[in-house]
Amino acid sequence: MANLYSRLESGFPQGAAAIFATTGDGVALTYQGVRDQSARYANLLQSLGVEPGDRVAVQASKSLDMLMLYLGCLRSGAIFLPLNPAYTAGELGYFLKDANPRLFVCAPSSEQDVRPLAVAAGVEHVMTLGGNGAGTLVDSVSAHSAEFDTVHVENDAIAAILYTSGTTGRSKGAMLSHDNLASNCFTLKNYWRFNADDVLLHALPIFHTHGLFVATNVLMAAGAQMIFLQTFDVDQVITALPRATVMMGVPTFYIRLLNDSRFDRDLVAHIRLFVSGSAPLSADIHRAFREHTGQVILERYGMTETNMNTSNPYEGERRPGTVGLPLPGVSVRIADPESGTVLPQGEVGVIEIQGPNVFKGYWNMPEKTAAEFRNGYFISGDLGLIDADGYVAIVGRAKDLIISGGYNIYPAEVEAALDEIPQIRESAVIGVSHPDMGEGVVGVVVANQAGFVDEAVIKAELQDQLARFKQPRRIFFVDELPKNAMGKVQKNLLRETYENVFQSPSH
Ligand code: MCA
Ligand code: AMP
Repeated sequence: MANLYSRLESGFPQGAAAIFATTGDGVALTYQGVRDQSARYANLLQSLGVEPGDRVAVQASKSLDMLMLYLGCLRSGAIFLPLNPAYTAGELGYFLKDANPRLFVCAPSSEQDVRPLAVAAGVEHVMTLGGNGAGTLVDSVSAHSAEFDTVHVENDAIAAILYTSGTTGRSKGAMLSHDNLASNCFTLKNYWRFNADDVLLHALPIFHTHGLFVATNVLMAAGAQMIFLQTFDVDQVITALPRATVMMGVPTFYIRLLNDSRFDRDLVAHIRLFVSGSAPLSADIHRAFREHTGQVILERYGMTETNMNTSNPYEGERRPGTVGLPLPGVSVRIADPESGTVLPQGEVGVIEIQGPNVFKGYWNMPEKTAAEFRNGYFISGDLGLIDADGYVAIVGRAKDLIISGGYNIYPAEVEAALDEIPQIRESAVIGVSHPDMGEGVVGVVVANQAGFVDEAVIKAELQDQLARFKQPRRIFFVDELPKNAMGKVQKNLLRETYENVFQSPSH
C-alpha cells in the first residue's frame, strides 16, 4: 500500500496557483508550495539521520510549518508525534521518555526549560519552531532541496502516534498507520462530499485527530483550500465565515457563535456544511442552531484510536442527539460491557468498533492494547445504543472521563496530582455541566487534619503539574467523600451535589 502522502498528493490540484491554505495574516501557501516544502522537510529529516519508524515529537504553536513537518514525516517514513503546547514540563518529560523521539521540536520560548528533559530522555536533536515562521527548524529547512522521492511504506507502517490519557495510570501512545488515516480520510471526503471548490474554516488545534486528520487530511484528499486560523477566536471566525464553505468544530465553537449577535442566518447562508464532534452536541444546541441559522449541524463520532466511526448523513436526516450511522467499511456493535455479548437492537451497552480505521495498538504497551480489544473489536468505553433506523446515540461513558471544550481529562490523573499535595488526604474529581465547555472539572477534597489548605494553595500547587485545561476550575472541601460498601467513591452523588456550580456567568 502506498504512503499516505502519495495518496493525498494524487488529488492535489495541478495548477501552480492552486491555494492550499491562507492564514489569518493573509499568508497563502499553494499546493505546489506544499509539494516543495514537504520535500524540504523530508530532506531535512533524512539529513538529521531520522529513519523510517523514528519518532519526531513536536510541541509548538499551530502553524503551516508544523503541517509541512507532518507531511515531511509521512514522506520520509518517520512517525509524527504532536503534543499539546499546554502540557507542563512534567507531562512532557514522560512523553519524551516513553516515545524516545530522534528529533524533538519545541517552541523557541520554551527551549531553555525543555532541552534538559529532552537530553535526559536521550533525544538526539532539539530544534525550535515558532508560530510565526521563526526558529531553527525553519532556518534549516530552506537550505534543502524541494525534490524528494516519497518512500514506500509497508501496509501497517505507523504514520503518527497520538497520546491519549487513560482511566488508570499512564498516557498511552495510539499508533495510527498510513492505511488507518488514508481509509478514514477518503471515506469522509466522499461521505461529506468534499471537493476542490471547498474552503474549510480551520480553527482547531492540529495536535489532535480532529484538526490534524479529520480537517487537514480530508481537505488535502479533495484538493480543497482552507482558512487556517491560529485558534478559535470568535471575531476572526466571524470575519472568515463569508469566505468559507465548510466549518468543523467542537460543540464549544457553536455555543460561542450562537452567543454572538453578529452570527446570523445571512452570515452563513452560503455555508454547505457545519460538522461537530469530539464531545456531545446537545440536542438543544443542535435545534437552537437550526432555528437561528437554518443550518443543520452534522454530528459525527470518533476517537483518537479509531479516527471517525459514525456520521450523520450528508443527505437525509441529521438527528439531534445522535452521532449518525456507521461510516462505510466501519462495523459498530453494542455489547454487554462485562461479557462482551452482542446486545439486541435498541439496548444500551458499550460501543465496539472494527474496521480499517482502527489503530495498530498502543506504543510499547501490548498488554494494554490486548485488553482493549475483544473478538476483533475495539472497546470504546462509550455507552450507547443503535436505534431501529441504525442511528447510534451515545448515552454515557463506561470510562471515568471528562470532556471539556473537546479535550479529554481523566479524573484519575487529576486525583493523583491532588493527592500528592501534602495537605490533602484524599480527593475525587468529577465533570459537571458547563455552559461553554460542555463539562467543567470540579475537585472535591478532604484536607489532612494537620495541614491548612485553601483553594488558592491547591491551584498554585497544580500549576506546574498539570496542563491548565485539566486543572479543576472549582475546588470544594468536605469532611469525607461519599463511599459505597466497597469503599469506592460515589461520584454520581458528588455530580448531583455540584451539578450547578458552573451555571453562574462568572465561570
Ligand atoms: C482552554 N482552557 C480550557 C480549555 N481550553 N479549559 C478547559 N477546557 C478546555 N478545552 C483554559 C485556558 O488555558 C484558559 O486558562 C482558560 O481555560 C480559558 O480559556 P479560553 O480563552 O476560554 O479558552 P480558549 O483558548 O478559547 O479555548 C477553548 C477552546 C479550545 C476553543 C474550546 O479548548 C479548543 O480549541 N478546543 C478544541 C479541542 C479539540 O480540538 N479537541 C479534539 C480532540 P487560564 O484562564 O488559566 O489562562 S480529537 C477527539 O476528541 C476525537 C478524535 C474526535 O472525535 O474528534
Ligand atoms: P479522544 O480520546 O480525545 O479521541 O476522545 C474520544 C472520545 O470523545 C470518545 O470516546 C467519546 O467519548 C468522545 N466523543 C467524540 N465525538 C463525540 C460525539 N460526537 N458525541 C459524544 N462524544 C464524542
